Amino acid sequence: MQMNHQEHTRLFIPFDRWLSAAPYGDGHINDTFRVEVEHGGAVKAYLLQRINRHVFRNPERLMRNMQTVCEWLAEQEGYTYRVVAPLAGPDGRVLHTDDAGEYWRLFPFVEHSYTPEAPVGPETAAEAARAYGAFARALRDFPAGELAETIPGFHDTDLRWQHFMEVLEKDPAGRKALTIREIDAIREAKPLFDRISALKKSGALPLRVAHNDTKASNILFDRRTHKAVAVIDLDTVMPGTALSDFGDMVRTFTTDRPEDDPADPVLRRDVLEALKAGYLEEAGDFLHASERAQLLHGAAWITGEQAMRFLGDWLAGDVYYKTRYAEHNLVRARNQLALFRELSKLI
Ligand code: GN1
Ligand code: MG
Repeated sequence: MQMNHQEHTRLFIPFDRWLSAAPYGDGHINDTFRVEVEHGGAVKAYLLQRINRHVFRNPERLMRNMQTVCEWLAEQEGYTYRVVAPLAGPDGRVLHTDDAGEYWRLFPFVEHSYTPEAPVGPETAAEAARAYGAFARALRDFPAGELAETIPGFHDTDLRWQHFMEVLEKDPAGRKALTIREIDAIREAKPLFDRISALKKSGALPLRVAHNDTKASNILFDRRTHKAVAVIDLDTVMPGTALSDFGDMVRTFTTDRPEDDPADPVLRRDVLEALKAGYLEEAGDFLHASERAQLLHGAAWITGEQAMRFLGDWLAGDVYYKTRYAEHNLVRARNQLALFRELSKLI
């Protein structure tokens, strides 16, 4: 018999009374629920999550990454942000599988916090960028190579290109003919992808612990002070580059509309400057000159790559990202291509 959310939650924490569970957030990958229970006379909230095991093929390794990183962060005196670590059940495990083979975990719900509504202004962007910069700073001496790649080849530009070429070749959903223009636009990003790949190979972009999903909604802000309180969503924390984290910030913060808006996004230069200033405030002194000099290349790279990922998924028949309507991935890809064009003008 299939377990329900109450039973899943009980694997991690004891409670006197079950109150509720409701879908939470707008992630494209995992399923998240805010649950409320009563225990010892108090109401407590948690986030219960089912890990998408088609995307994260090794949830055990993923959770080990997460725990190691959380422990490290908690020990860094200079890291003033809250570390939202997964909760261990009475058996000490932070991960449970159910009868259907699904993986579940539980996090404390950080009360009095919010994730900012996009589009965020320059001040919020700078505050978030400081938090991501502080995260990188706190992990700068962590042996990045010891972390597992929770998604192998996540930002491996050569591999992503190869996969895109394969899906073009196979055209499994018969959609290629509909998107010739978009495919050509992706091809125009290839020199930049090659440049990044060469920089990685040359060592000019050192291997670092990367967060790999540095969007506004992965920072919790305090309701009263509007200061950043925590960097969350550590699923994709793995060996990577500083460029991709800064790049994903630019990709997600600087636009005036969501990544699935059918209209072309406008790049907000004031937000871009705020991100750069905020990030460098924390990370400026330990990043190599070669990294600091390439930050905008990182932004164009990650945006071009995201366009390729969305278009690749559209061509594959919508197998990776959650979609709400037939052309959702195509709309996303076009939106990201427009932003890519804007960013390309800056490099
Ligand atoms: C996915 O589910 P979410 O929103 O945290 C994706 C990111 C993409 C993003 C695009 C594991 O993140 O890499 O940039 O969608 N995560 C994974 O919106 O593929
Ligand atoms: Mg994520």
